[in-house]
Amino acid sequence: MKLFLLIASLIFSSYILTWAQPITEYWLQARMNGVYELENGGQVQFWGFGDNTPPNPGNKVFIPGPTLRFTQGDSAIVHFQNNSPEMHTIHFHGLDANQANDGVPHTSLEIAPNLTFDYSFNCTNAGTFIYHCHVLTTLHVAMGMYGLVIVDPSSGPGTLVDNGTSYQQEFSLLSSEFDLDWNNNPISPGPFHLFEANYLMLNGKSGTQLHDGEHDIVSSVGDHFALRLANIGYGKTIFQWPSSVSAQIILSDGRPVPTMPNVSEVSLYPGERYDLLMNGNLAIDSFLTASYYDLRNLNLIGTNTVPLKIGDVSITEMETERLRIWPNPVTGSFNIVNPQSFSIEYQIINLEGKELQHGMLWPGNNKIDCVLDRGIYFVYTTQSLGFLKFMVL
Ligand SMILES: [Cu+2]
Repeated sequence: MKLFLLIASLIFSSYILTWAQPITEYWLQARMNGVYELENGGQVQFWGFGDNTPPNPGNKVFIPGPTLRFTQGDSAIVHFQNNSPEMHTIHFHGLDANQANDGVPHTSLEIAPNLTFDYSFNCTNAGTFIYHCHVLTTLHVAMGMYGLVIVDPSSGPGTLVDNGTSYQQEFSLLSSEFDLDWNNNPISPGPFHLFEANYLMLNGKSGTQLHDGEHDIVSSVGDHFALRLANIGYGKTIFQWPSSVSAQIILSDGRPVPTMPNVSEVSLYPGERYDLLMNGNLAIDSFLTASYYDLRNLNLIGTNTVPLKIGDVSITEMETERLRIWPNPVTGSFNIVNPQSFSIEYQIINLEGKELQHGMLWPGNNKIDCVLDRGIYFVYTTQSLGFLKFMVL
């Protein structure tokens, strides 16, 4: 009887353990045939990571690679396929992978051409992390082999930590660099210590590429937004924003920090990450600036800017009982609920008041296909149902 109880309790506890750690899986591939479109219209080759999810794996790689998103407590599995002629690995920077899954050659293993490996680790802490190839690290990272890992707290997206302040929008910026001479000649790039960053990126884009409307940080007075910052370059990146935007550092390198005064800049050394909770106190149409410094001499190499726009009306305040939109923020198609028993006309307009879309709302739920760029928009109706503000991510 005792033996039976022991076996039963073992089975039960292993069931609880399995149940308590949901498995989240991603499929990534590495390729060395990426073509990067430079800000000046030219092209250079890069190496990178891309999606490899069955049954329709992609055949392209990106800078940065796909963002991997987990929940604290997840058991993570990343199925990696090396679709290239050289060895590669994935190192999960800041995550608690054991030695076999650490992606550091010599202490774990390298993945040979056309082979696969399943990396696994547990997501013990919420925060922002980085993954990158660790083979000839200086070269492979300089060529573009990196991406972000975001771990939401166990309660899911919407706060940076369990029981933390809710945010309504979130943005992430990964700083990185090219030495274009290396991209043009990665076979013999020269001594690694002579890496000279001469093309500076945020989320894989540079200069005017960041001003196409796709990369804007958009929020409203009264809303909080999360800003996740990471640096996989070889220099120091200083991020700065207007002082009317309050910013509190919540996490540093994936660990909570004590409550600190507001900051209006943070410095990120190679591999560092900060998760900030921000809110705009004034309506502004401004910029967040990233300045890149060479760590050997602290010379400023250059800057990138990202539009930072704080609207003057809180999204949450504008939600009306009568007309409803969900989900908000919008990431694909969305729904507008018309509570009336008759159909009404609607218009979608942008912040400049320009009409971008119009149509009819039938009584009840209306599914709307979203063809809008990232930004803030309003839905107006012909009836006095008020209007709604919504955000497209
Ligand atoms: Cu590699």
